[in-house]
Order: sequence, then structure tokens, then C-alpha cells
Amino acid sequence: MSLKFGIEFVPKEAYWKISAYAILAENNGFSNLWITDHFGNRNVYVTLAAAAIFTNKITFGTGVTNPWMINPVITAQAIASLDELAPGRVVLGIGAGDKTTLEAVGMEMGKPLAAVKETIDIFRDLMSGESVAYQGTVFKTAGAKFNFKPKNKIPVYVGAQGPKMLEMAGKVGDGVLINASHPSDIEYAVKMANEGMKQAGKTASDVDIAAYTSFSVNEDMKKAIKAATPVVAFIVAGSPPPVLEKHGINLAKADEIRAALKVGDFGKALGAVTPEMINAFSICGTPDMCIEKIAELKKIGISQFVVGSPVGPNVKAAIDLIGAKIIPQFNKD
Ligand code: F42
Repeated sequence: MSLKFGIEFVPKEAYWKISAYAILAENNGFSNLWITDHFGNRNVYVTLAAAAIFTNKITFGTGVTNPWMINPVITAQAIASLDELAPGRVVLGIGAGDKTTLEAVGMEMGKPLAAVKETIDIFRDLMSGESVAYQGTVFKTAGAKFNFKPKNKIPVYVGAQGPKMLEMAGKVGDGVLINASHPSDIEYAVKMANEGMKQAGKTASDVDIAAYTSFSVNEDMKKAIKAATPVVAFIVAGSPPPVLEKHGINLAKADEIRAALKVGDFGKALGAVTPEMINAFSICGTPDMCIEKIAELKKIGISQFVVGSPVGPNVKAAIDLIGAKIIPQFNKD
């Protein structure tokens, strides 16, 4: 089976720049475009709307939104409206939400598993065009209904890391977005998602399992690593000790990075990033090095490989390089 390629963009860039990247990605053989959702960046739906208008065939969606910042009915409304801009090309990506970001606006995560599941239920019910009376533990609706009729069945992808969320993603999702880059993390996540799929009587072709990686490619390995280093520093700073220990990462070094980032000393933070950290939390290097690592993930069972930030030291050049040298390697079988 061939492997699909997706690409993630963070809308810290304006809509026109991401639209230009989206066009380039589409022309280079990427099938999926994912836009992240954090309130500090540009709005995810404005960014997606622009990308929808400027592209022709790439499938696109939130990568990922959450149940807390936007009520599920508005999420459904936004996705249904996007589907009118680009019929049949839209997906919903939903996850528990980023704890730090939520706390910054005084929101508590509450029951993440229930909230994500209930958002998916309400989303699907509303998309059917019927009046929805839903009694969840987190969300309730009393006769919510759209005044327009959504036309297409829209796939739902669940962003998941924890064992229960992964299992639920496999059980109820049309896709799973696994935010990890290392084979051991992907292997565990695929196993948990498969568990959920089994419970629902699903087979591999029913759920698109995506590795949502931190990625950097360049013909010069050192340049690729240099571009990945800031992203890895932030991942290390945000990772709990068990995750760091699992990858043999020195906790004192991780503390050093966290402390330096907190006071804005980026030089010190980036200087403390080790090769072990780069290896654990990114896929980076020359095209050949990346091909080898992607092939390993494919063997584990992923069906989509998502090229995430930073993509490469030069985003445009990296997209062209992926299209010329990497994607064709996975279109052969
Ligand atoms: N987060 C964002 O805010 N923006 C993004 O753009 C974004 C992109 C993204 C892409 C892929 C991806 O996989 C994740 C992404 N995230 C993004 C992060 C995402 O929002 C989550 O923060 C991340 O996936 C971590 O969530 P998790 O799947 O590990 O779930 C956490 C919350 C968790 O604790 N899960 C437990 C588990 O085992 O899976 C479940 C805990 C549980 O069972 N809770 C009970 C319940 O009902 O929810 C309640 C327990 C109680 O005590 O009340």
C-alpha cells in the first residue's frame, strides 16, 4: 500500500504565505494539509478558508482544534461551511487541547476523553442535518439544528497521545493523528489505536493512522538538524519526565532547556539540545536519512506521514525536495 503524505502549518504566518505553501505542497504530491489551532496564532478557519480557495485537490482540516475554546456546534458549523468552499476536501481534526494554552485563558480541561468523544458525536449528528438533542457529561444540546443541509460525510481525525485517547480514536475516528516522531512512540500508539479498532470491528482500511511528526530535511544534514533544534527544545520543555526518561534523556538537561526558554534565553536553550533529543523528537536529515526513517514508520502501520514543523531550514525548498526525492519513493508500491 502506498503511503499518503500530509503537511502541517502553524498559522503564525499570514494566510497568503500558508496558501502559497499549500499550493506548493499540492503540486508536490501532498494529499493532506493540516493547520494547527492555538489562539496566539492566526485563526485556523480563516487560514483554512484561504487555502481552500487557492488549492484544487488537497484535503485539508484542523490539525487539531479542541472542545473547549470553540463549542462543538460552532466547530461543526465552521467545518460544514468550509465544505461548501471545497466540497469533499474537508476533514475535522479534534484533540483534547493544549493544557498550557487553555490555562492561559482560564480554561480547565475537565474530562478530555468525554469532551472529545461528545464533540465527535454532536458533530456527526449535526452533519446529518437533523435536530440534535444530546445529553453528554460535558456537552448538551436541546434541539440544535443547522438551517442549511451539509452535503458531504466529513471524516473525523482524533489527535491523541494517551492510551485511552488513542484507543477511543481507533474506535470512533476515521483517522488518528499521532503527535510523535520516534518509532517506539509510534509503535505504541498504533498498537493502542488498533485495540480500539478491534473493539469496533474495524480493519486497517477503515482508519487512516497518521504520524504527525516534527520534520526537517535538507541536502546538508547539519542545516536540517539546526532547523529542527528550536522545535525539539520546545518539545523537550513540554514533555513530562516519564516521556524523557523513556528516550534516555537527561532530566537535568531538560530542566536547563525549560529554565532558559522561560527567561527567553534561546541561545542557552538551543545549546542544551542533545543528539538524543533530536533523535527522539524529530525526523531530520538528508532526504535519504528521512526516507529510511519514514519507511520504518510505514512498516509499523501508519498510512499517512505528516511533515510537521519546521519542514526544513527553507520551507519552500524543503517542500520541493520532499516532492522530488521522498514522496516518489513511497508511490512505487
Ligand atoms: N493541541 C492544540 O492545542 N493545538 C493543536 O494545533 C494541536 C495539534 C495536534 C496535532 C496532533 C496531535 O496528536 C495533538 C495535537 N495537539 C494540539 C495536542 C492535543 O490537543 C492534546 O493536548 C494531546 O493530544 C494530548 O492529549 P492526549 O491525547 O494525551 O489526552 C490527554 C488529555 C489525556 O490525559 N489522556 C488520557 C489517556 O489515557 O488518553 C485520558 C484521561 C482520561 O481518561 N480522562 C477522563 C475523561 O473522561 O476524559 C477523566 C479523568 C478524570 O479524572 O476526570
